[in-house]
Amino acid sequence: MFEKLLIANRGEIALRVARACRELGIRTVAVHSTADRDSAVVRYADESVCIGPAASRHSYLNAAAIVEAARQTGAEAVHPGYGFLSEDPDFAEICADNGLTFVGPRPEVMAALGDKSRARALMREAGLPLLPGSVETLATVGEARAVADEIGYPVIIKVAAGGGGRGMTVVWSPADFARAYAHTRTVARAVFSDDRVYVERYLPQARHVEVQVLCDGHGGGVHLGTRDCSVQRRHQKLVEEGPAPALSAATLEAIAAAALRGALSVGYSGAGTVEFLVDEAERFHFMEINCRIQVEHPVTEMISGVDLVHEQLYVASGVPLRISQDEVQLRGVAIECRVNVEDPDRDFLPTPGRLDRFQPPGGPFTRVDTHGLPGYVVGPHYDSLLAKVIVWAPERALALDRMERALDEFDITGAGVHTTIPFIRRVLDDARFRKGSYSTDLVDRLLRDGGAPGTSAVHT
Ligand code: MV4
Repeated sequence: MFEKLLIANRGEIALRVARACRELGIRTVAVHSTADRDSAVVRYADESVCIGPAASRHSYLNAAAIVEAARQTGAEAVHPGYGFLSEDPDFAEICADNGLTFVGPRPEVMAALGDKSRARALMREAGLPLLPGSVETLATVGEARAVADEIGYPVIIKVAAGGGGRGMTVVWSPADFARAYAHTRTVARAVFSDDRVYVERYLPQARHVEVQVLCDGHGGGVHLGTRDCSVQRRHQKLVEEGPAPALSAATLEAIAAAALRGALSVGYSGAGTVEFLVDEAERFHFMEINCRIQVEHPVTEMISGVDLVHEQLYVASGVPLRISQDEVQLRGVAIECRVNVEDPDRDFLPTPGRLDRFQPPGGPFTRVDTHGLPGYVVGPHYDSLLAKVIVWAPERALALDRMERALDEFDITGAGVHTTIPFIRRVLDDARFRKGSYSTDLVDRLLRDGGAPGTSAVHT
């Protein structure tokens, strides 16, 4: 195992990784921007290095500064967390070139899967079901339009270099196709410097189901079950749960098995997530693979008893997987709610400020992953995730009641500071959510229906 590891991230995930390292006897180096000097992980870690100013571009995205901090402190490995450089194959390669172990899949695998069109082709070869659409990228509007006409509308145009919902355009009728195609390529060129796109059939009411996999790069791999992540607003997840509800055991098993087969087929190593869309008939379709630990990983930890960050670290240090599929036993239901410092009544506008009071919930089967503290100042520079509340229960109904109880206990108060908790309460209250039969249209439906008392409404 490593003796010293650098955490190339901030916020709750940096603290999560530091705690895993402490448990495994690994010394930690926190890197931070000037804005994060007094952060929880900087205090928690054994050492810290300031790598630049508040703007991420110059700090958490500054590969050269991070590698230099590792050299200075003698760290042997780098954990990238999620976001920032976590899925950047160039960063993984720079780490390797400097004798650092990057905690994640090999750079070639990350590059292949990061190209969402290539991932589609690779997963088709592995026998995974895809949505109808193109497997090659589409160089001309004529070619793209022919695919759309063939598969039928609505279709979605996706950017090969995108993913996670960035760079997607839904097209409802042939008359709108040419303009949507041109627009998507223009945005792709500007945002990703890569204007390749592909086309898929669009499912407006599917469930977003993902599978946690863990592979050791020596041919060993397990899946740790499913999570439903259909509750999203502008591709920011608000609530996640596992296992995915209201699907048959046979469907869940088939999705999980397909995910693991796909990951193993490309020589995946580390923790990864394979995303699917599941339609009303419980048919599932591969969408993309995420090459990182995800925000919602605690859901899987609670139902599997496996510490995913520990396992990432073991696998990265070259230890073969320590669990077999038979030993993975999923029990009960876990739910995660993301507490963002945003105002749901103002189109989820971030509301940075000082937390005069910050008192997280406690109690049975209740986990809170946060970097928040009383007096902490939420700045304007980074994403607004402040805390994740995760609860477990043997049955889904009790997990939902337990989550409502936990959210009631959460006291976050500060001048001008709002959180997503009131909106999340409306999700938990929704009849279809309660039944587990919700889909990706749930958040838009709630926003259209307008506010329950205390929430304002309707943004079109
Ligand atoms: C889709 C889709 C429907 N049809 N692709 C969103 C995140 C990214 N990984 C893929 N996503 C989607 N891709 C096809 N062909 C639905 C989503 C989607 C979604 C769309 C609108 C509103 C909320 C959503 C939540 C999850 C997934």
